[in-house]
Amino acid sequence: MFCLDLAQKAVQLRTNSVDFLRMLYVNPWTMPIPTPLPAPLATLAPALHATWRGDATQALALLPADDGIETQVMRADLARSKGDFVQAKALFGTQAVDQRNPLEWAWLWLHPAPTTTIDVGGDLDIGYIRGCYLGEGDAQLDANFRWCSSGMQLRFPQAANGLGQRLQLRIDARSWPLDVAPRGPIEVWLDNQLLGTVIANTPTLRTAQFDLPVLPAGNDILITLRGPAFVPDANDYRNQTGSQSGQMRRLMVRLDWAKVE
Ligand SMILES: [Ca+2]
Repeated sequence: MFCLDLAQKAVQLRTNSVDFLRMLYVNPWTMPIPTPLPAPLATLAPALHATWRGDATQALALLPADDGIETQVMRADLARSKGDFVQAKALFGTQAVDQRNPLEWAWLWLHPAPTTTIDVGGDLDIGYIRGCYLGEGDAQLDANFRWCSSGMQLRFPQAANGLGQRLQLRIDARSWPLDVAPRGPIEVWLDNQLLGTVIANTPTLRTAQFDLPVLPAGNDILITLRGPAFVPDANDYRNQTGSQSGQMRRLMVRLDWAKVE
């Protein structure tokens, strides 16, 4: 079923990419990135339940003794929740995790610790974002980014403080092809409320800012970006490896970080 769905989307993309992109645009819940295989819930469910109760010690004790990616991602999340960012980065940043890019799995199953800052592409973003591709470093800028698709989401657990807050997005849109004109701006949504728009392709890195409405203290903040995307050239397609091989990337925006202040 999973493969059939993917194959059908691939055919659609080839025959009429404009219509396919429009379909993704009007239905933000159609994630353009293939979802992961089902979680191995038989072995992970007890530990997951413990994390949802906030019992990290119990969760660690209940984690299965296997080297599955999901187990590793859970272990990394528990380290991050404890504030052990060195261990969390070491576990999130392995090649095995990269090969799977388990953002969607982490989004669905993890309840990551409260945060107001997400360093996109910095390994510790797993669980806070969805709809983005593998991280990329930029040595010149000493920064890391992820390309994200239309419908990508960011969540800031318990970030609302009951006062006027602002969302900031650090955007690198320099890599849009010169011969492709974006079909409109990128829309930034809080739940189902449009906060504003940003232009998709600009020549420099920039920080976009959006005022947030006053939200009850302790609420989660869920942000969705929707907008134009392009399909990169065949080299990009050939460069995908592991479980991401054969993936047609639909790129909208390259993000560096996101903050709520
Ligand atoms: Ca970054």
